[in-house]
Amino acid sequence: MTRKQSPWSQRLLRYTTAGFGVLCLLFSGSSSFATDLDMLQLPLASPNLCLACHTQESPSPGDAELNPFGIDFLENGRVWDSNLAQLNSDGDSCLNGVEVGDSDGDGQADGNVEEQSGNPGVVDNCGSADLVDEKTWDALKAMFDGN
Ligand SMILES: [Ca+2]
Ligand SMILES: [Ca+2]
Repeated sequence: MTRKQSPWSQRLLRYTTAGFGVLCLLFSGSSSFATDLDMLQLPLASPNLCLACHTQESPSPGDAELNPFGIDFLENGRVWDSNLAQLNSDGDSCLNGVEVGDSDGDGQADGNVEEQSGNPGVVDNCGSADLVDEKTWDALKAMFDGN
């Protein structure tokens, strides 16, 4: 019995190292884990859920292609903020913030908004009413100019 380090402490060290390795594997291998956390960044996730960032409804490791908003989200450091809210990732008529239901990107849903009004990664009409046409706008302007 000349060993200074007991077999017990060596075994403990080995188990701890192995355990840490398994943990890292779990975290790096499970993209759905990351997706769930990413989704929590948005104040409202319904009804688009995974489709807000991905091109498929149920992304899986190795099959999780990102849509334009997903790419911008990734490039923004996987953070939802005012910078991302002011972008129009999919190039339709609505800013990301409007589509997600958090116009200023402060992480709080806009008042009375309970669902995403559009998909920030897909060209859609994002629930907005038709824009006031030019004729109506001229009529409105004339009313104010008259006063
Ligand atoms: Ca948009
Ligand atoms: Ca959209």
